[in-house]
Amino acid sequence: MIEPALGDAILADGIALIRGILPAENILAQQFYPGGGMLVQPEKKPNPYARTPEDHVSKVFLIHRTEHAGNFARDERILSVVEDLLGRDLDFVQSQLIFKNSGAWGQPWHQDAYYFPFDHRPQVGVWLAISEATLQNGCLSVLPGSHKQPIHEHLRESHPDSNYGYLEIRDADFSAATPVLMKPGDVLFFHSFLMHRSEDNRSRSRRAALVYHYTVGGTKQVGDRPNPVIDFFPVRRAAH
Ligand SMILES: O=C(O)CCC(=O)C(=O)O
Repeated sequence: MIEPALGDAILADGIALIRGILPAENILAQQFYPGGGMLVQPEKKPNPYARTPEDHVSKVFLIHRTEHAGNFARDERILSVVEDLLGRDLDFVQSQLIFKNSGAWGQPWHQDAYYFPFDHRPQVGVWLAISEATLQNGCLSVLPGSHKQPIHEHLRESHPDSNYGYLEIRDADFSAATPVLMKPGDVLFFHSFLMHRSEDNRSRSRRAALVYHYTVGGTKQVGDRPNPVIDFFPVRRAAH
């Protein structure tokens, strides 16, 4: 459990960034808005309750470049758990501040490892609830045991206003799907092969979360289409 005020401070840093760079109109003109070394991705599905710029945002990538999120990337409470899973040499991989505003579609079934063209697997995902996450407002659902399966085919999602990068697995049995209900400050750690999705936000308020990924120290991207939101840096090294 992380103090909810820390999640609120991370969210406030993200909102300050967004207010500085998002245009007042025609927000869907660009897939991403760069600023401060980060990338803001607008939500494609309109939010009927939008009043502020951040009400139109899906995600801020590379949010660990802001103050509070940057400190949290090295938080001992997080690293001690990740170390138990991956060992004592750890690199940070990427970060996302997810807004999931009212009306937003959930992210469909996927495995994070699909998005990580790396020479070492698996990675560990860390999902911090900034707001409460409920079935109504778009909590995660996971498929227990699915981290033992290989990477499945990921297909383009069928919603007309699906967010950029949302791909879905269709060739798996999701009948054992389990929702993960969380309070602000709760943290979920998960294997990058674990199939998961998030529910649609059918509530009138935001469901905010921070997502980090960690990997074994020295992991590198492979292939000719490197992921632009990857930012490897060491967060822990074993004493030699
Ligand atoms: O929080 C969400 O809405 C989706 C997060 C997720 O599935 C991910 O980051 O891989």
